[in-house]
Amino acid sequence: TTDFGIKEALETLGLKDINEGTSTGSNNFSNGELIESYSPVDGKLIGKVKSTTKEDYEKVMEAATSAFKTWRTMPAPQRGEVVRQFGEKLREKKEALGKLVSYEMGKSYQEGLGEVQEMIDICDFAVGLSRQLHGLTMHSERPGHRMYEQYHPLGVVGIISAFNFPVAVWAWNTALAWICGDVCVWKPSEKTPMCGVACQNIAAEVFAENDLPEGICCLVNGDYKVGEYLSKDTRIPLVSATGSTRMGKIVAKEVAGRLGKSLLELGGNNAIIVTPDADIKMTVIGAVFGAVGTAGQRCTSTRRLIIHDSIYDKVKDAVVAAYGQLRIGNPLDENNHVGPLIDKDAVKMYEAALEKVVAEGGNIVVEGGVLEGEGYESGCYVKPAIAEAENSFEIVQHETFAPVLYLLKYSGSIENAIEVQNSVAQGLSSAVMTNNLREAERFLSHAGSDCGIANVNIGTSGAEIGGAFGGEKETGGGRESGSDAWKIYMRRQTNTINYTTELPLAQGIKFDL
Ligand code: UN1
Repeated sequence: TTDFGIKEALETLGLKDINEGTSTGSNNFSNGELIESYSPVDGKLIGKVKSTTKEDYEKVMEAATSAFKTWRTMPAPQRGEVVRQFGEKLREKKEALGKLVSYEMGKSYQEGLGEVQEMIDICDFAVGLSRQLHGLTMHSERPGHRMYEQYHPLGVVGIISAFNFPVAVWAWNTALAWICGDVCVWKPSEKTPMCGVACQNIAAEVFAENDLPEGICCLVNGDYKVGEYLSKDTRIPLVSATGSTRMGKIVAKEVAGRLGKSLLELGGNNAIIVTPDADIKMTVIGAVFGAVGTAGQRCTSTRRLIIHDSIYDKVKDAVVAAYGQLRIGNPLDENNHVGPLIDKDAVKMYEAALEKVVAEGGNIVVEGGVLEGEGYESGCYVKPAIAEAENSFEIVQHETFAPVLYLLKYSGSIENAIEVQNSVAQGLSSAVMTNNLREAERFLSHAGSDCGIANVNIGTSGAEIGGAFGGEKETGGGRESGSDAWKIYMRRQTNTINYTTELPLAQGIKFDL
C-alpha cells in the first residue's frame, strides 16, 4: 500500500522529528504534556506536539507584546509585503500542506488543497488591503478645523480555531491582523495540532527572512484550558473564536467580562430551499456536496433541505440516487468523495443523531452506519444518511457535525419556506434554488433569510474569501475574511485639528476668559 506521499509532505513542512514532541515551530515555547495526533484516515499516530503550560504562555505573551512594538510602526504596505511573501511560501507548499490537512483532519485531498487556496487568496486580498486601511473625513462645524478618523493597530489578537478548517481560518484572521499591525497568538484545535506547527513553521521562515521578530506569529497548544488563558488575558484586546456555539458562549462571556472584543464564528444549521422553479440537476449537486463534503463537518454544511410539496418526491428520489453513487474511503485517494469523521466521539454523535431522529418520528430514507473492514480500520468512516423529519424536532434544531441531511416539506408560497428556514437558533448560511425572480428576491429581502450568508442557485458551503464570512443569532455575529471585516482588527480614532488662532468650542458654547 502507498502512504500517498505523507512522509514526504511531513518533511517538506519541517515535521520530521515530531515524534519526540519537538516544538519545531520557532517561538513555540511549549514544554507541557505531549498531545498525540492520530489520523482519522488510518488510525496511525502522525506525531506529538508539546502543549503550552501557564508558564510557557507567559513567555509567549512577552514575545508577542514586545514584537507588537516594532510591528505596529512598520508602514502597512510593508507589512503587506511580508504577507505577500507568506502567500508565496504557501503556494510552494500547497500540496504538502493540503496533504497534511487531509491526513490529519480527514477531508478529501481536493478540499485540503482548497483550504490552502483560501489561505493564499486571503493573503492576496490582504496585500491589496494594506494600502487601503482608510477612515473617513468629515466637515467640522467650526471654521478652520479639520476632522477625520484613522485606524490604528489593536495589539495582540488571540485566535482559537476548530479542527474542521485547521489552517484556513487561522490565515483569514492572521493575514488581516498582520496587515493591520497586530500580532497573533493562535491556539489551533487539539485535534489537529500538526497543522498548527506546520503553519507556524511556514510563517516563522518568512519572519526570519525579513529580520522580524517571530513574536508577530505565536502558537500555543492545548485544549480549552489554554483557550481560557487567551479569553481571560487583559493584554489581548480581541479574541477571534471559531467553533461550537457552546464554546463561543463561554469565550464571549469571559471576554465581555473584561470588556474585550470578540469575533465569533460558531455553529450553523444551514438550509437550502427548493422551490417548484428549481433546476433539479443543480439542486442535487449543491445539496449533496453541501451535505457530504468534508463529511458534513463544515459550519456551512447543508443540514436541511426545505422542499416544496409539488416536487418533493422528484427531489427526494434524485438526491437519494446521488447518494447511491458516493464512494466513501481514504480521502487521499482522489476516487473517493467522502472521508472519515474527525474521531470516534464524532462517530458517536452521528449515531446518536440518527437514533434521535427516528425516536422523534423521522423516517430514514438513506440508511447510515459505521463502516468496518479493510480501509476503515480507524473506525471513523460513516455512511452519509438522509432522514425525512420536521423542523420542530429537537435533533433538527441541533447542529450535528456529521453527514446527516434532513428533508423537510413546505407548501404554498416561498414565505412559508423562509419561515421554516429561519426557525432555528443558528444563522450562518442559507440558499434558495429557483429560477423565479420574485422568489429569489423575496428570499434576499428584509423579510427573507436571517442568515449572514444567503445564496441563490448555489449551495450553502464554499464561500469565497472576498465576502465577509459569518452569521447571526447563535452563530455569534462575527465577520471574518473579506469586505470590511478588517475593521475589527483595528481601533478607530477620531481626530479634530484646529489650524486657526482662535479656539471656538463645539455646539456654539461660549466660555469667555
Ligand atoms: C468553516 O466551516 O468553519 O464556506 C468555514 C465554506 C468555507 C469556510 C467554512 N469557505 O464552506
